[in-house]
Amino acid sequence: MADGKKGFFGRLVEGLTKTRNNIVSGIDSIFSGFSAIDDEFYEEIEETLIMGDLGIQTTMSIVEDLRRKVKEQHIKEPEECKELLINSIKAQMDLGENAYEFEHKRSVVLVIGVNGVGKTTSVGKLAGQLKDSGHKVILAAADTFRAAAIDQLTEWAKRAGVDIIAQQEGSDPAAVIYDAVAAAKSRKADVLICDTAGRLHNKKNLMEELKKINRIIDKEYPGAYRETLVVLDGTTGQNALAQARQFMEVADITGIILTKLDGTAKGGIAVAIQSELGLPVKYIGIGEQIDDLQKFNADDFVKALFNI
Ligand SMILES: Nc1nc2c(ncn2[C@@H]2O[C@H](COP(=O)(O)OP(=O)(O)OP(=O)(O)O)[C@@H](O)[C@H]2O)c(=O)[nH]1
Ligand SMILES: [Mg+2]
Repeated sequence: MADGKKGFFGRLVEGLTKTRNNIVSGIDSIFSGFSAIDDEFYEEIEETLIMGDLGIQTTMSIVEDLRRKVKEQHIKEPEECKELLINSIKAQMDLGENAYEFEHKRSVVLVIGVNGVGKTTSVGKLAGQLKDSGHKVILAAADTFRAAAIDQLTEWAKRAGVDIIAQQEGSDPAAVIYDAVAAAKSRKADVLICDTAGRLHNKKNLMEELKKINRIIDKEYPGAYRETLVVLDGTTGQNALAQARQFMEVADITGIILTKLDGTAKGGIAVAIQSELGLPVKYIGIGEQIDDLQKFNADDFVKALFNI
């Protein structure tokens, strides 16, 4: 167990390498390069955080918080600000207490997002984890737009060792969901995870489809606990925020899966998402394998980021 935890944290540290190099080396050189806490010092910190994709709004609130604490605690040395800064970043990412409630309820997890962000992969990884922790999981292949999407999810279902409900390419996604809900009820599944299409003929189509899927779940499975996760690709930085906002208009989003943090220096977006959208990042993807999905933990994230 201790080894598992170390491996888990070790993979997070490794996955965040590029982001760490981007943000932390900048911050460290500010702390060592300044001999006094002045406006220029704060401006440098601001610049580094913005470059690290924390976004302007989030950066401003972090630096404001820092200024206030420095004043309150009569801090004089730049080095002493480091811990305050880290805590202030952490404070931007409050998950709330019921983040993983769906694991303890009969639930439907709807996974949505634009094309290529990592929906199907994340569904597969999540299925594997839930199955390993003793849950009965069923997958719904509601991306019927391409045959390859159904094949890909079928592969993941095999890998995770869970059931999948699918129809052929071109069938109505809402009909797949209808079948999947029936299967979840009759087989007494704990969690039904629905993969959806990221690309349809146009964006309006996509959003209409999601509303329809939502209506089917509400109507056919009213007792189910609902979890709706938007998948965002960490490598797209600030663009991810705009995507999340669009999905917030059509569905009650309960959280974010932030993928591909292993390949990007823009991992600071994890902070911006939570701070600016008020949505918790519940999972992060740090690779393509089944074990490369982690529950987000602000403490671990900040520790891995700042190498502490
Ligand atoms: N490095 C890395 N690659 C990832 C991660 N998550 C997904 N990918 C890769 O991203 C690519 C797209 O992933 P998919 O799961 O197919 O994305 P999708 O959102 O289902 O795509 P569409 O169905 O086309 O909309 C694949 O090559 C995945 O292996 C991650 O956390 N890290
Ligand atoms: Mg997919």
